Amino acid sequence: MQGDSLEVYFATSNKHKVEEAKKVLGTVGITVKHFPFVHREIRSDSLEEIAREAATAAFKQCRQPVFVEDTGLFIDSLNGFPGTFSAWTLKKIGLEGILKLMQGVNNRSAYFETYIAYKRDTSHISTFSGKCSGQISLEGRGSEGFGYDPLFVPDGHDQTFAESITLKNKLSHRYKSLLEFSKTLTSRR
Ligand code: ITT
Repeated sequence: MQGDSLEVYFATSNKHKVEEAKKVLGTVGITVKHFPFVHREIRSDSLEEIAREAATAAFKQCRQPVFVEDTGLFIDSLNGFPGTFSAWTLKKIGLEGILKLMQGVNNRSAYFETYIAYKRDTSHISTFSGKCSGQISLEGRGSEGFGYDPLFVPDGHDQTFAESITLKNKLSHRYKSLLEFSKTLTSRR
């Protein structure tokens, strides 16, 4: 970050995440710069622990204030699966696999959670989280967004995130975690 203009690197392999972060942080005057980062995450039940480790690794490469984030989809009737294994699960069984696991299941409650880990310098790291509750739809709907978005209907709405990225960017787990993060960044202006 330099002078009055706030800039921060986002280390991720996922360009959709970058687009969402640019939209949210852009509205409060923070410029997000993509730091392409492919990292083998640690295995843990804790998104926060995974994000902290990844931020430390990213900072070693980037050498600038940088954040990473780890997100999971937690489905109540599956005891929180896929949770911190969301990326692996999507690769292995896809959305169709999730729908199969949910066949005949009435309780379709689920939530997305994001943990951002921000490493400002060698001695400082902080985390910010955001959660969004909703329901797993009966079939995939929509073509916007990415990942599990076609299956997720946020509470109080009828459309999936993939049917309305505008809706997603207003109330998602990522939006909420970025908002918290932005308060810290702007307070240091
Ligand atoms: P990086 O770790 O490089 O940032 P990633 O895509 O691997 O990118 P995560 O581990 O955080 O990111 O994501 C876990 C899985 O959850 C992965 O399959 C994503 O596609 C999916 N995912 C993350 N955020 C999502 C969102 O907002 N909506 C739908 N699916 C999401």
